[in-house]
Amino acid sequence: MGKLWSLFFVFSAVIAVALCWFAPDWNWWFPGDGKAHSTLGGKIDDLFHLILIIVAVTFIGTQAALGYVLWRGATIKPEEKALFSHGSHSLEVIWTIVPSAVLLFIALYQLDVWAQFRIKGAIRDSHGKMVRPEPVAELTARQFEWRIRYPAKGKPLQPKPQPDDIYSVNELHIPSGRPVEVTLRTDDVQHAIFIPELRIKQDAVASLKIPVWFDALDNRDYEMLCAELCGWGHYKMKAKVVARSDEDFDAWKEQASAEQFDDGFRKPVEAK
Ligand SMILES: [Cu+2]
Repeated sequence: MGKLWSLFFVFSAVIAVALCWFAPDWNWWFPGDGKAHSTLGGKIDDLFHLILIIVAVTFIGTQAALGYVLWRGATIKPEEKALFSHGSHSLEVIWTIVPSAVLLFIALYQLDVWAQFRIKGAIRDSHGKMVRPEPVAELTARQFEWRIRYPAKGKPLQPKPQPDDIYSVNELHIPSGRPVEVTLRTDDVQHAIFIPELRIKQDAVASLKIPVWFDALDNRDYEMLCAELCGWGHYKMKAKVVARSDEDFDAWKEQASAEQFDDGFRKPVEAK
């Protein structure tokens, strides 16, 4: 029975590593098509892979040690004496220093990505050039929808609503290919914006205006969700990000503005 457990723990590690190895081919790791569609998203995925490798090596090591100890215990001869130990000082030092060094390495290694995610002055575009993200919209979460306010075409976003602002619900329109900034607010409880394919997640906290920036590399729609259980209708907060070229984004603004301010009266037909 002891041998069986030994083999079980060793093979569980082998199976786990094999699954991790094939998971990207089966598209198990990441949402959507498995690819990050933002510049920073690719770097976040790289960090994920790095941490996964460190965890995998540690897991294999501990499972192998566990398997060895169990095997040794199962095959020990009755006349062999058990070895009693009061611990090893050097071993304690080693297994304190090694994890600390690994954690310190991860902390330092991820600083650049963290800065780009959190510090506005550190963000870079897909060519590695430092850029300021362009404020495009104010995104207000409420039970249970996303309300979005955009400035009129050609105007900058103002902190307060303007008479010619454009509004949409559950559809965040952005220009693609360059970093944009969205001001995140909530009207009621805590919500969280989650755009899995762009690797963006940020809480919306009452009374705070939180800037969130990202770039969408492709002209397409991306799923946008609420990642905070915000009430009975939480599931209704499924929305989408509509990323389009500058021309299409401007064209959408023109159309949305015309529809919003249409008073229903047709212009009189000019007399010939
Ligand atoms: Cu919500």
